[in-house]
Amino acid sequence: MTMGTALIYDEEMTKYKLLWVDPACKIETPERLTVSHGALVRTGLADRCVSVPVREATDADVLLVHSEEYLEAVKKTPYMSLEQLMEFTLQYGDVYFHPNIYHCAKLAAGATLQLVDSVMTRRVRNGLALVRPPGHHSSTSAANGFCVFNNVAIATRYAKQKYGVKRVLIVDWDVHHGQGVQYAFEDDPSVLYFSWHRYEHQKFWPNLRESDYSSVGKDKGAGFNINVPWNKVGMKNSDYLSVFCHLLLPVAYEFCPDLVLVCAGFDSAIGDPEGHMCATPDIFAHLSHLLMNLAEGKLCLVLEGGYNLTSLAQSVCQTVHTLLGDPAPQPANLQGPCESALESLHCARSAHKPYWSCLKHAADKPSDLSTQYVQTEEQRSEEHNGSEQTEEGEQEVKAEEVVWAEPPKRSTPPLRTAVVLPEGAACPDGCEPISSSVDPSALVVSQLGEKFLREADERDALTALCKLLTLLGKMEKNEICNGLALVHDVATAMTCAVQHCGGNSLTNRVLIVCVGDAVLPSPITEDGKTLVVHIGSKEIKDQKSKYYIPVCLKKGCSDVTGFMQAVLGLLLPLGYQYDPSLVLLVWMPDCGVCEGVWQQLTGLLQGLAQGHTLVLMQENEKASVDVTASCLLGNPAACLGPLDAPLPEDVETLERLRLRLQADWNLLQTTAPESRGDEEH
Ligand code: SS9
Ligand code: ZN
Repeated sequence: MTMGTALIYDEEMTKYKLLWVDPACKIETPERLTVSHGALVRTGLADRCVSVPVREATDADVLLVHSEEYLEAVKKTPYMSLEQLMEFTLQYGDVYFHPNIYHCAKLAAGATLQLVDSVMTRRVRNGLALVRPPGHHSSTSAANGFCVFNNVAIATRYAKQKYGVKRVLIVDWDVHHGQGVQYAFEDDPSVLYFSWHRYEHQKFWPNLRESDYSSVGKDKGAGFNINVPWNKVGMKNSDYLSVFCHLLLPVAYEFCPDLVLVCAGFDSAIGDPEGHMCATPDIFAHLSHLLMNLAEGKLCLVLEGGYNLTSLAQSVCQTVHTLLGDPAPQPANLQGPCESALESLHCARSAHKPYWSCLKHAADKPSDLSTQYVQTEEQRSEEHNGSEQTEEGEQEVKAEEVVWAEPPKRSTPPLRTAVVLPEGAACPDGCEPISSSVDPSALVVSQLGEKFLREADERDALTALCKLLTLLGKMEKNEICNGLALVHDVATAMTCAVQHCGGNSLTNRVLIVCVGDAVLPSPITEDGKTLVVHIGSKEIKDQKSKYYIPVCLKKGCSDVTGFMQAVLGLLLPLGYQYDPSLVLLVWMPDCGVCEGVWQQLTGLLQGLAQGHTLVLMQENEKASVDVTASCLLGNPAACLGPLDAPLPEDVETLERLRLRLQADWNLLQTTAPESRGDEEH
């Protein structure tokens, strides 16, 4: 079931450039592509992708979004003199024309369509189109912000028309607002457009009122346009992840797209002269990963911005690694979102509360945060202190001069998935069984002590435990990425694994995710060596612990919506902030979790701990071995279908938990601190 990643690129798209002096446009250079592609070649990533040729978009393709007049006008640009080009350019904002840009714009749109074709026909699972000119700023009849044709908007209409795709999610993680995409689908409920962007209360380009969170879409499309305006520069990894966990992902799962397109601009990364943000290139590994289980993995990324060549190339490589299925790196220091990011998140969530049941419990926007925010001179200079000046407040530090550590090499263990199965059980495709040569009783006795031997007194059970420890040992040495064990008794196996890990410095933080009701045998520790998130239906006395988090769903684990809400809004942020070295995912006997949800959970958790997940299941759950193994191998989870509204009781439970835990785990925050007094409960 291995399906590849498409890479669509053609050197021809480097063959245009700015021919006159224009400070606003000088950052958009051919090197943006040569450097990105060069990095993919140098790291061997390009070779691992399926190379798909570009094509020219046809007139009919372009006309899916643009007007005939505009197309005809652009068509004339190859024949214009320098002066005519300059004059033609003047009618648009922050863009330049060149005799070869029309050709490149057709290739950029055509490359995007080739990518959509490759993914929709399942020739590949996902892919990246490295293109210029970018597209997300151009609208029906206007070039804008380096963009000529709106590549992603054209591809969206094309996918709907050619493949009958019902719902498309567009994630625009570029640091600029893709107003062209917003305009194209504002009233269209079949296209959910999400964008975060540097805004600074409308002081930042393109300075539009409609880039604010209050633009939620029009008419039938109300609720299908989500803007998260950044009102300060310097946003970090935590800010981006918060918005994914608490807004984009819950809505995306509720929406249930058939296809995901990403306006993949990397000017939202550190060092970018336009964005001035501080998210590191490895964040794109996680953002990509978090989208890879939507739409059965049909994910198409299309380059937009990215103007710091170093940051751009690193971000592109991190993204492609993830598309290829390589384990994501440990996300660096997630200290939680900043106040300004929380304010933006809060406002966007509250603006969308009427449209999405996953946001029904979102706090209302505090009244003192009006849209018409007027910045005082003090606030202005304060904002600049953070980003552009040293502590003395004198010397300017240019974004291009910011330094950050190059993301560490992404090592892929030689074996992806190993399994421990009872005698006679068939090994799932693509996995390898663990064989242990050590005498089980001797090893397990030494690791477990008398206590557990009495419970695991059968030879087979002992052998399984022994293999489990062998598997963990190999995961620690990074010889194996993840594993699945069917065991005689999950509780014993869990204790066995935790004890084993406790003694090892490499696995000093274990995230234990228990699905289903059962008494947990492992002692709850407050030393932070384990974090237990226990999702079930039995009310468990709230332990008021930072490291033991019982989530009690009214209908238990069989409730798809409630479960996903807990996973996205609680488990993921907790997991990211805890930053485990191992994830232990435990399927308790008779937990009743439905297969699709289990797949999503297995897939999503692999973004943590460099993909080191160990799944424990009871012997009699043989039927679920294959799907679980498939997810561990990196295959996308099945779609859950559009989600129903969660049960009010569950909303209440999750919200209560979130409020209790947010002081310890600030990635759980969804509102700005000064407004917290207004929250419900
Ligand atoms: C330069 C202003 C440039 C246009 C940016 C377009 C980005 C497209 N200081 N403004 S991703
Ligand atoms: Zn941009």
